[in-house]
Amino acid sequence: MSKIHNIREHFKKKKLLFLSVKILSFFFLADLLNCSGNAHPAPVRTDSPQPDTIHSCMKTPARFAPADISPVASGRDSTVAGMVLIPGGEFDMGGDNDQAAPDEYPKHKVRISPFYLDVTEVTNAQFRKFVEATGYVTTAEKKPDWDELKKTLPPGTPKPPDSLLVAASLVFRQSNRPVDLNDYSQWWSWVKGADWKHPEGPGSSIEGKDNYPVVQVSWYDAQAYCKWAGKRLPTEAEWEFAARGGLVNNIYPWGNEHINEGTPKANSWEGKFPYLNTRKDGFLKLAPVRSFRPNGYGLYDMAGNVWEWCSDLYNSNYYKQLEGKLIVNPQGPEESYDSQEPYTLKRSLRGGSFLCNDGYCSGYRAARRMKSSPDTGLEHTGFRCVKNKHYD
Ligand SMILES: [Ca+2]
Repeated sequence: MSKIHNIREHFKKKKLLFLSVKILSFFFLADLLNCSGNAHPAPVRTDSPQPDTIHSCMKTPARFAPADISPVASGRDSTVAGMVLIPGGEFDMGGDNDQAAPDEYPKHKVRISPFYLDVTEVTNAQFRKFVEATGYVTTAEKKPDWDELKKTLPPGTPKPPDSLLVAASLVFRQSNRPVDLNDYSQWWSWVKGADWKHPEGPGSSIEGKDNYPVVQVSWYDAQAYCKWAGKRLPTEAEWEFAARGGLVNNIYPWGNEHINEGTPKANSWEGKFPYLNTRKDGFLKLAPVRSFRPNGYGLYDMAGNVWEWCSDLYNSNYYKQLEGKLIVNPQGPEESYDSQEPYTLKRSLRGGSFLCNDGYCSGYRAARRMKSSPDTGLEHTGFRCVKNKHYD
């Protein structure tokens, strides 16, 4: 998914553009919730990600221009409060059942060093402390930068209407009837004024929701927070190792009992997506962190609630490059490539959200991979942070 890519494609087609926020949301979400796609063109080339490097690898200009977090000082917090030590070890990374998407194969051997991981998703209260300490402005709060945007458009492309070049983010709207699941505009809307303090747009707030996961944060925002906290985002491999909770080849963080069987185990979408939610797990949308039992490592919400940003570039062919090898602490591919949107740089996400169900993305599976452009914020996307075991 990429805002800039979608705008570019619109222009290429020389159609009437930006007629409504619905049109934008249709394109923005085209891959976030899909499970397969068609392969073609070359990968988006980029430098290998470096710790504390926020936007150096961007070959594709971000919709809002790369975030400048240089004013955000690197944290030197020597504590690991709110974190748990993940012991490290070897595991088979990748798909565990017939729900697995092509990008989850092949399973391959990975060795992970011990590390600390936040027990919960970063909460509104935690993110507020960061913003108050730094004055940081999130991506969704910024007006798109036309000077950056036009660099990726054909020469002579006219500037789109100002009505659409506004600070905005993507908000979920439950439908009242069955809809075409290929038409994402049926449940996502581009809402002016939606941001982390107003997750559902103007009129919504996070008052009284200090212990809910922060959402509407871009990958840049997540990176900035982690830097300030003296932490970093997890790699996909670290995330999956931690999600498995010490179990072997398990489908879910709790084991193999189906998500809809027995006691509710995660905040997902139960019923018929996107129009009927039975609320069997107690939550229509976001849930406070720690609302469900933790996994074997004491981690909460490693399935459902919000998608979580990882540090890796996303490449749908990455696992194929690793087949038959033992990879130690993989840092992700050197190039981004999404077969569904091959010209757009993507970062990886994990864990699924309150919108996931088996009729859709089954994002709560430990091996499930997802991707998005790093400038994208959504109502169901947040993050948690990592600290190296030897962090001093
Ligand atoms: Ca739910």
